[in-house]
Amino acid sequence: MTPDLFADQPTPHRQPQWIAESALLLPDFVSIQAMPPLLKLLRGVLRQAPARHFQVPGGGRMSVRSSSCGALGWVSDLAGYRYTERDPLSGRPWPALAEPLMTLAQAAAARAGFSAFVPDSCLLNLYAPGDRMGLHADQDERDFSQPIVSLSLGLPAVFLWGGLRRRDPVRRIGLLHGDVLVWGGASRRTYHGVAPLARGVHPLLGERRLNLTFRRAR
Ligand code: MD3
Ligand code: FE
Repeated sequence: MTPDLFADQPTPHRQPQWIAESALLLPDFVSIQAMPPLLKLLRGVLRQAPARHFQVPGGGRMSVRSSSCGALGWVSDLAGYRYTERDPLSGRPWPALAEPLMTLAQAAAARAGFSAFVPDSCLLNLYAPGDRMGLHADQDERDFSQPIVSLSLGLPAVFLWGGLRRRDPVRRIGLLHGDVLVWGGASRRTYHGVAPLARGVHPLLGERRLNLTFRRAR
């Protein structure tokens, strides 16, 4: 018998999956055709508001570089975390949350049952190999009944998903280019993070991962 190197088996299709209560993983939510215009739009955002390392209140700086678009952008400095109407680097308003991004976020939220979601902020986190995000819970928003929609682009990441307490056990979930996660309800306040990004080269984004989180900040 010759080894069956070219067996006629399609790659197993990754199906939408509830990973917890009100937490829905939508694999390959962004189609291949939609990707080039989306990436072009995001390059425009990052040209207007470059991703930068934010300082954190403790005195360190974040491993990832961040920027925002939308009416409000998330910022951090020695004084704390908050949302602002202007990019502190430029003094200008954040770039607009463009219609294709709004449509994408709302379509994903609706799949998880959040049909009234109208994000006013999109945080962009840019990861280089080795960059990580420690366990934290997102608590700078006003209304925790609103979900967060996350889109992963570029290099794969291992997402760390904990519980409502920092010391709760952590699950590791792979997030690939084009995957969307919607977190709401009981999952909205869970601790989460990202393991150090493994080296690699993505055909569209190179040696990077870009994560977008759509939020209702106020
Ligand atoms: C679960 N970003 O920006 S996105 C963040 O990949 C953040 O850059 C990660 O955590 C990243 O705050 C993870 C997925 C995510 C975002 C927010 C959540 C999961 C969440 C809020 C509550 C629970
Ligand atoms: Fe977070």
